[in-house]
Amino acid sequence: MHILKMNSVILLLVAIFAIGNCANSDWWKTAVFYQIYPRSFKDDSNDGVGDLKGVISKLPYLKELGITATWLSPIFKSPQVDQGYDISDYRVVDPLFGNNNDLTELIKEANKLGIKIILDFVPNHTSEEHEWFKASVNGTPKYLDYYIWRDGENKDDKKPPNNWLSNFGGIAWTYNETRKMWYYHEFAKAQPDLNYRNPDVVKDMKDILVYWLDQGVAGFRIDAVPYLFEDVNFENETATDKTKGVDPSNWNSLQHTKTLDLNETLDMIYQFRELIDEYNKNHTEDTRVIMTEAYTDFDKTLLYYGLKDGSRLGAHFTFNFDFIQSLSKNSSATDIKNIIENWFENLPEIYTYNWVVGNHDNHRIATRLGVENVDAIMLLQGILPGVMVTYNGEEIGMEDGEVDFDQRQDPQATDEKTFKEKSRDFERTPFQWDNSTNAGFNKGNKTWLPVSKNYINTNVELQNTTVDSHLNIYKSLIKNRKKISPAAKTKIEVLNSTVLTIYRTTETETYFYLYNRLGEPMIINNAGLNNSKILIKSTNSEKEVGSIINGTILVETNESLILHKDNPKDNGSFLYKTQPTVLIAVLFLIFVLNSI
Ligand SMILES: *[C@@H]1O[C@H](CO)[C@@H](O)[C@H](O)[C@H]1NC(C)=O
Ligand SMILES: *[C@@H]1O[C@H](CO)[C@@H](O)[C@H](O)[C@H]1NC(C)=O
Ligand SMILES: *[C@@H]1O[C@H](CO)[C@@H](O)[C@H](O)[C@H]1NC(C)=O
Ligand SMILES: *[C@@H]1O[C@H](CO)[C@@H](O)[C@H](O)[C@H]1NC(C)=O
Ligand SMILES: *[C@@H]1O[C@H](CO)[C@@H](O)[C@H](O)[C@H]1NC(C)=O
Ligand SMILES: *[C@@H]1O[C@H](CO)[C@@H](O)[C@H](O)[C@H]1NC(C)=O
Ligand SMILES: *[C@@H]1O[C@H](CO)[C@@H](O)[C@H](O)[C@H]1NC(C)=O
Ligand SMILES: *[C@@H]1O[C@H](CO)[C@@H](O)[C@H](O)[C@H]1NC(C)=O
Ligand SMILES: *[C@@H]1O[C@H](CO)[C@@H](O)[C@H](O)[C@H]1NC(C)=O
Ligand SMILES: *[C@@H]1O[C@H](CO)[C@@H](O)[C@H](O)[C@H]1NC(C)=O
Ligand SMILES: *[C@@H]1O[C@H](CO)[C@@H](O)[C@H](O)[C@H]1NC(C)=O
Ligand SMILES: CC(=O)N[C@H]1CO[C@H](CO)[C@@H](O)[C@@H]1O
Repeated sequence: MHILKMNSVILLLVAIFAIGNCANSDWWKTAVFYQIYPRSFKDDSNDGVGDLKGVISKLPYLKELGITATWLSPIFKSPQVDQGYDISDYRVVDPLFGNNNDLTELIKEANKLGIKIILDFVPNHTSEEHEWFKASVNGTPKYLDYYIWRDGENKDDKKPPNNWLSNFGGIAWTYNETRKMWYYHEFAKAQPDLNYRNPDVVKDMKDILVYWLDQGVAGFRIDAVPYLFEDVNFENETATDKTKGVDPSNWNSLQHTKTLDLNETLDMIYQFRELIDEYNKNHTEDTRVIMTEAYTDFDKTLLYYGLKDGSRLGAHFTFNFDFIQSLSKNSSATDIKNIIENWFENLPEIYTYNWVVGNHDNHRIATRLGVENVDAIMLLQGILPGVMVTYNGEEIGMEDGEVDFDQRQDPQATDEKTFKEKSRDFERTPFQWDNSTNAGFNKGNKTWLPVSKNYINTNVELQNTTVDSHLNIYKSLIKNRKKISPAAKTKIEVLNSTVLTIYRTTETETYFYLYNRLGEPMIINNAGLNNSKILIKSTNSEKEVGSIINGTILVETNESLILHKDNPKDNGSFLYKTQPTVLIAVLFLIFVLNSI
């Protein structure tokens, strides 16, 4: 009896401790991160560019969606050569988007609604208008080595130091007459690269992170991380094997072993993580997180999470772009299965999966994969374990907008011939709220990029009142997703060669995802489905939500469904299914009974 008592006490304490702690440290592991592109979200000031007041006015919408956190593309002071990815002051909001008070209010109001705010941190480079760069150009001693400055080849002012190319095309070096040296820029010449071998630079950048953490943000999305360090000896890059037909000024004509994914770059990400962890230790509120953007090969991507054995940690997660980069209109159900299983097999268990289907650098899902597949891709992302990332507008199935060459804004596409292929303006057109002027983005007569003509038929207001709209399917997905236990086991199979089937199973219940990927209508016979209920269905499905399925189901071409069923053998489920408060009450009761 005595031992039982002690056990109960310990159990009670453990339960209270576990419940108290879980909410704090693990919130991000099943979160939905919603990316807002502030320029295009909502323009409150009516000047043609979206702003923070606009975002604040749409917080109730974000709440309705049910998302956990939102990350904002850059809003800091910037000459806007690269849409804010060229920052001239990391601590000041650009007047285009409002001011620091607006940001403080956004954080406060969002937090009240239970929505976390993540900021975009751009560490690779600053704007040429940053005070540090100006001081560096002028030879101010402290700032001399804040950037990557070199003499020309053989001290020849006319020849750049080496053959490195800019991601945006052309040589990655620009000569500055004042300093009489060349500076390195991985992107536009207005975006000089910082020198991370200078400890002062590292300290300044870390201080900026802490500054914003102190303002209440929940963490950072870190931009373009593979580029932080370059070869210390400035050796030439070697040409790729596939140079035939590739313009020699094009970044793709070279391999990038000297400028991408250096070990020191990984180390810097691990240092940022150590800083965040230290901050988390110092403060009791919910964990702050970092997520990194690294377009690189699979093995390198894993390293941005940290070392295999967890002895050094990197980002809480580094974006998994496979659903963007490896999925095409032709991909089969088996291709999708392979993409997912590659992650299951290779990501060390200590790390958390994440699935990204869109962002401001890639064509929209509806354009890449066809509007008829939008729901299937969303439901796929939502049924999988881990983090889900949504780019604003994807929840209503927005397609790429129509932008002419003379309306272009993106510095990545300056040449008319390659505009269609390289410009990212298409996926950045204003958000479509309703069918009024400018799709409700603002009330004015100008917008920084044209509003897509599709807005009459594709907008939030209309979809909100349409039962089977992309928007309502998305909302239902987010709501139901929260009920899936993170511990649910995942199994994937392809039935009848085209039906991608994913099972998320606990002892007590199973969620099934079915998606007929490009196949003929398919009759599936699977006794496991017997007695399951349709929870969510794609817009193109004629089935009824709530209807019960027997072991036989016809899945139409491009149709996708999420089904749910309680597992018949319902033993040991009591503790699992009970609410924490009930659990505590019961444990307490046991405790009291034991004491008698
Ligand atoms: C590096 O490339 C530049 C430009 O192609 C060339 O002029 C230079 O000689 C190369 N340097 C070495 C060491 O090969
Ligand atoms: C050198 O850099 C400074 C600071 O960005 C700029 O103002 C100046 O125009 C540059 N000079 C040349 C010749 O590029
Ligand atoms: C980078 O780190 C890896 C793993 O620690 C090591 O095997 C490799 O030799 C390092 N590369 C360089 C260029 O130092
Ligand atoms: C954490 O607290 C320690 C002790 O007060 C302090 O020295 C350190 O700078 C803090 N670090 C962060 C990242 O807040
Ligand atoms: C898809 O398949 C068609 C026909 O087989 C082919 O012409 C096209 O290049 C493929 N597209 C992609 C993106 O693989
Ligand atoms: C615009 O939306 C309103 C409200 O949803 C609707 O009543 C009206 O018919 C729509 N107008 C057009 C032209 O679609
Ligand atoms: C923009 O709207 C204002 C007020 O409605 C109007 O006075 C002005 O002429 C419009 N400008 C253009 C270019 O349409
Ligand atoms: C959507 O509809 C619900 C219920 O009818 C309403 O409460 C909500 O404000 C609407 N949201 C939007 C963005 O129109
Ligand atoms: C799908 O496979 C099942 C066996 O699992 C078979 O009974 C059914 O006829 C197949 N359907 C089609 C359309 O091939
Ligand atoms: C199972 O459901 C399908 C589709 O609703 C139906 O055609 C079939 O007759 C049902 N089978 C049994 C055994 O009830
Ligand atoms: C489905 O379950 C019912 C009982 O609920 C049972 O009668 C039927 O045989 C089952 N069908 C299959 C295909 O397992
Ligand atoms: C993929 C990529 O290049 N992403 C960002 C990297 O940084 C540049 C410059 O900041 C941005 O333009 C890109 O969007």
